[in-house]
Amino acid sequence: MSLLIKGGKLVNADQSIMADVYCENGLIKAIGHDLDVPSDAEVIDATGKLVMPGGIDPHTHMQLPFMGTVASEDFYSGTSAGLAGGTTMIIDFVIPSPQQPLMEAFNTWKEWASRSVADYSFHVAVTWWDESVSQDMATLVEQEGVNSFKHFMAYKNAIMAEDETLVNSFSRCLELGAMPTVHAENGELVHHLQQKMLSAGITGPEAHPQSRPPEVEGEASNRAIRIAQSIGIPLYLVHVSCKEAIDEIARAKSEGQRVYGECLAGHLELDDSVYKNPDWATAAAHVMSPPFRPKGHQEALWKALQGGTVQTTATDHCCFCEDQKAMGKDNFTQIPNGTAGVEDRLMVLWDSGVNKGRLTENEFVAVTSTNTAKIFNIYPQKGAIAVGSDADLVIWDSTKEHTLSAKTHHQKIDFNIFEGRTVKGSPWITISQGNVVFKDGKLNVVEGAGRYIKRPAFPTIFDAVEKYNEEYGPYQVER
Ligand code: DUC
Ligand code: ZN
Ligand code: ZN
Repeated sequence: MSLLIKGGKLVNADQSIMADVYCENGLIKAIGHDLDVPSDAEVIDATGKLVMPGGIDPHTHMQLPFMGTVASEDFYSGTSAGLAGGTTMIIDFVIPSPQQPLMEAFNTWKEWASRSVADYSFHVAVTWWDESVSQDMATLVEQEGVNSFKHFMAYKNAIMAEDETLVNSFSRCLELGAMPTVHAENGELVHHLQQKMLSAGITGPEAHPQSRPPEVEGEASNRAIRIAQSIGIPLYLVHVSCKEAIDEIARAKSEGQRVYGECLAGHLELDDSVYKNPDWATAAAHVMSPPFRPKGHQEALWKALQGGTVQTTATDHCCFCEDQKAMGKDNFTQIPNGTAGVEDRLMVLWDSGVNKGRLTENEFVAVTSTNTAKIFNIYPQKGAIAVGSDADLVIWDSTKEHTLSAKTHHQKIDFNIFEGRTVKGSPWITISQGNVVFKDGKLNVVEGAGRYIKRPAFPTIFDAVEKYNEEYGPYQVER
């Protein structure tokens, strides 16, 4: 199992160089010119192409049981679709139902994910609190390689974490050296606004964005950031979608807080006019939370990504087909929330980012792969073309046009939020663990070939956090 990629331009987050890459047994073994490789090595001529670290999508929900149904994309189809779009790893979410033990949920998700064709890892959601949750968090960090815990500040009466849970869980994260992450929307306000819309007789998808306006996200972002500040712990905000949230992150960063942000390809590109589509099914297909925002927020997000206020890009890939969305035909609050994109993200980011001069090719690699690997502590195993790194690569043809469409995509969903958009720049070949798994539009994958990737706690960051808290913080920890 050895592979030589010759003649391409290697693009890392820090620099681009002309060099060949030799991969053996799933790892990058050598980088350079005139490499001494076995005569039976498979050779790919990448002249004129870019060779980049495979994308890492830090936010997917494969086969998620949610809002009375189950997301249609499973781990097999979802990781396959990712590979077709140049994404070689996902970080999915284990979401225990209220009162469900974290370890039980984690084991269920691991079983589901064992069908993955590409590498994967898990954030685990803390949706409720008691001593057993605290103990399971320790087991997950110390034995299972989970270094991040997710908190939904929305979805009242379901998976919403109350402030008490946030405080307890963030404090526990500090003891364990793990990163808290938040879905920042004020769930009480969302619930209140939803009821107001329904009482006014507004039941269609157009009510969805009105019940979750940007201030709802701004408030929750600020609250989570301030809780993290009081506890003295870093924080990662998922799917930052609006200027109000960006402003909170920027302020906190300027005051020295370690706050990280993620934005979605969809939020960068689409605005809330999609909810006004007269066709109910099309409007409902865009129902996801946080919703697509009024015009203007997209450019603010791009600037935040360009300037480093947010560092990663994701998709929140969570597929529901038309028959599932129809569950909310008479009541928008019952439309399963979610849109797709694991296959589309890199192409959209390249087309709107690199082709428009918003991102350099190196910045593209940073925001689609390297920054996620660094923030979630799997760098340089992932996110880099370096000797010893996993041979997860995408060979990119920056001249190749591709039309994004539900008719041709590999995602298991009957809709594409980027339908009909022709992008310039797309994957020619995707390599996972040193194997060619996608070439010229065709997948060649093996069910179960994906590996669970452990992500260790953060010794260097948390040593610094501990010293800082001792010196300046109200919050001290015994570990
Ligand atoms: N938002 C969605 O749109 N779907 C899944 C969960 C979430 O927070
Ligand atoms: Zn979310
Ligand atoms: Zn999500």
